[in-house]
Parts: sequence; C-alpha cells; structure tokens
Amino acid sequence: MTSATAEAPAAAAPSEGGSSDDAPGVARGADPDHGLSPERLSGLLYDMMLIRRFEERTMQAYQQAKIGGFCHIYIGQEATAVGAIAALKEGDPVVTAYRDHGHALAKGMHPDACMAEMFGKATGCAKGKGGSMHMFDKPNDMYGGHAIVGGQNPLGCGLGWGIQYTKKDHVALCFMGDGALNQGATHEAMNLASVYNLPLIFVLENNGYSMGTDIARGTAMAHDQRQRAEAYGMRYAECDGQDVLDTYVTFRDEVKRTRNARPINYNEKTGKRESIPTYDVGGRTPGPCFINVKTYRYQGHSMSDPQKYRSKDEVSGKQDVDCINRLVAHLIEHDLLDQESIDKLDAKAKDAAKQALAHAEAADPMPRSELFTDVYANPYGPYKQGEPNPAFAAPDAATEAREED
Ligand SMILES: Cc1ncc(C[n+]2csc(CCOP(=O)(O)OP(=O)(O)O)c2C)c(N)n1
Ligand SMILES: [Mg+2]
Repeated sequence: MTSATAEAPAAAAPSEGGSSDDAPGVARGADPDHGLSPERLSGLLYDMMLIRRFEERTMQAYQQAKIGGFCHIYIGQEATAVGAIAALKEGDPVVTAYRDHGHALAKGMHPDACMAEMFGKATGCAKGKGGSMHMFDKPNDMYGGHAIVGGQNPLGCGLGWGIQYTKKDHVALCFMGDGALNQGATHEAMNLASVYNLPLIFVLENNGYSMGTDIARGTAMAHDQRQRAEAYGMRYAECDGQDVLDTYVTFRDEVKRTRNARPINYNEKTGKRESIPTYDVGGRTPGPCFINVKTYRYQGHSMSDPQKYRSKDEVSGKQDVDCINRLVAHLIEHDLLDQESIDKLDAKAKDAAKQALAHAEAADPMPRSELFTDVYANPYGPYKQGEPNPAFAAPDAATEAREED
C-alpha cells in the first residue's frame, strides 16, 4: 500500500536508466528481502492475493449478471500495480486505463467501495456512476480508471505538472497498456513530460496484447521500447512484471531518481525559460522516465473474449511463473515467511473479497437524485448556466417512490 515506503537499501540497482542487457529477476545479488521488513513483504503478498481473490468474485458476479457493462480482469498482472505502487509515498498520484481494479486496491481503495462501484451502488467509489473502468479515489490519490486508450497519458502530464507547479516532492505514475503506445496522445504526453522535465513515470504494462492483437503486429520496434523513451530524451528501465520484487526494486530506484525533477532553464523571477533545453538519449536524472514492465493477463481481454489469438499452452506457460506463487516460493526458500502465515494472508484476502461482494449486493442503488450531480459544475446541465434545467430537476420523494413501484 502507498503509505509505508521502505527507505532505499543498498540496492542491487539496475544500471542508470535500466538496461535491457540486465537479466531481470529477484536474484540481482541483493539480499533476498531487498531491505523490506517482514511486514512489508507480507503486505506485497497480501495486496496481490487481495486483487486475485477480489477479481475471482468479480468474475463470478459478472457471470451472474450482477455487474453490467465492460469488465476487464487484471489476474496475472497483480505484481505490476503492487510492486510499482509500493515504491510510492503517501500523496504520490496514480492514473491508469480501464483495467484498473488492481491499481485501485493497491492504492488503498476499500474493496467494498470498489465492488459496489461495479454493482452501480451508491456506496461505490464514484457512487456507482463509473463502473468497472472508472475507479476513482481522491483521498488515496487514485485519479482513475480511463476507458479511452491512451487518454490517461495527457492527464498523467497534468498530475506531474501540478506537482511541479506547487513545488511538492511527489512523483506521478501513469500506467498504460501496450495498445496505447501508438496513440497520438501518448506521443504528445511523452514529449511534453520531457520538455517540462516533469516528475512523472510512464509505466508500460506490456502484456503483449491489445485486445486480440499481438504487440508485434501493431507496434513498430515492439522488441525495443528503449528507443521510444530515448527519442524523447527520457530515462528507460524495464523489469519482470511477474516478479513483484524485481518490479518493486526497479520502481524504487526510478521513483527516487524522478522525484526531484525540476523545470529546465526556468527563471523563477521572470517566469521564462532562459535557454533552449538540451537532451541526452539516456534522459535526465532527475527527470521523467519510461518503464517497460513485461507482464501477462491470464483472462481474456474482457469478460467476453473467445481468445482465439493465443494457445492454452501459452497461457499455462505464463501461469507457471505466476507472481503470487513466485513470491511465496521466494519467501519460504529464504525463511522470510512460513506457510502458516501465508495461508492466513490468503484466508484474509478471501474474507475481504467475500465481504466486498456481500456489501455490494446489500448496498442501495444510486438514487435518481444523483443522476446529474458530479457531471457538470452546474448540476442540472449546461443548458442555462446558473439555473437548474426544470426538465432534469431532481424528483421529489413521492415521485421517486412511485417510479420504483
Ligand atoms: C481510442 C480508443 N480506441 C480504441 C478503443 C477500443 N479498445 C478498448 S481496449 C483496447 C485494447 C487496448 O489494449 P492495451 O492498451 O494493451 O491494454 P490491455 O487491455 O492489454 O490492458 C482497445 C483497442 C478505445 N477504448 N479507445
Ligand atoms: Mg495490452
């Protein structure tokens, strides 16, 4: 979770700016606990278990038609959100795409609010108006959940710029899928982040597919994303997204490098740039960064996907290096956690998921009076600024009760 951030221990750091030649993996010569306390190691495991158990319940509820609309399952990718977000400190903002339940939970959203949102209930994080793709949680600095592919990337720039403008020492994480790589908005955002030297990390959740399209079919130079980052004068790193410790260590180091990004050649007094910035292929330290996380989703693109584009063997091969099993094996091998404690964590995650489902089922639906709130500054629409549009006026209690009959 976001709040407890480990101080960077003597790290088996990836080389400056990362390197595709580094063999990613937990065994980079560092201590097996990577300087993390037993509580923090248990926290990483629990957060991944919670996402998995929560989404198992989500799939069940979807199949029973209790959840409507599109629903994209994150199972398999848990180590990405958990490892990356564990490297943040409280107040560091996150924005992501529509496959967002894992990020929301890792950022500290209550599972009840997350499940109720999918059920369209009043206690959902967005009062049930956003659904699965729009998990938003301002108190935990989770800025959504965005359905337009690549649409979150300019928003990530906005978060980074806001941090810089208000002179806070935060870092923004902007997650995107590989399908977003070729969107115009992504290139615009990467360019701006570099020109302004924003405290922003673009996180490529590279699960190899954009719906049913293999990354290599739709993305030029898919095998070498370093060049994309370097084209914008940005640092580049990559990690094994099925290994939460490798992901954590990579983000810990890059977050540290990015946190102090400041405007380049900017005169505080005149408010002007005094000279034209120069760029290196390795990017600036501190400055924005692009991290390529190699991961994999086990389920289909959404809840309705016959998955004809990949073989069962391919999926089971990836499940063999599952992020949860891998951390469990690592913790046991190095005597960092015993089996009994691990079983307790899983039982706790199962209980939390079961409770979230029970909460969502029992919660009240969003009342009709909320239909036009949080949509426009003028709650009844942009038709006549400052005056409620009578056609959309909230019904009185008697009308609402009649309509429910
Ligand atoms: C601008 C835009 N174009 C097309 C779509 C339809 N669409 C929804 S999801 C998706 C695939 C995106 O894949 P990726 O970014 O790799 O994310 P993943 O599903 O793998 O998490 C597409 C093309 C969309 N939502 N927005
Ligand atoms: Mg993808």
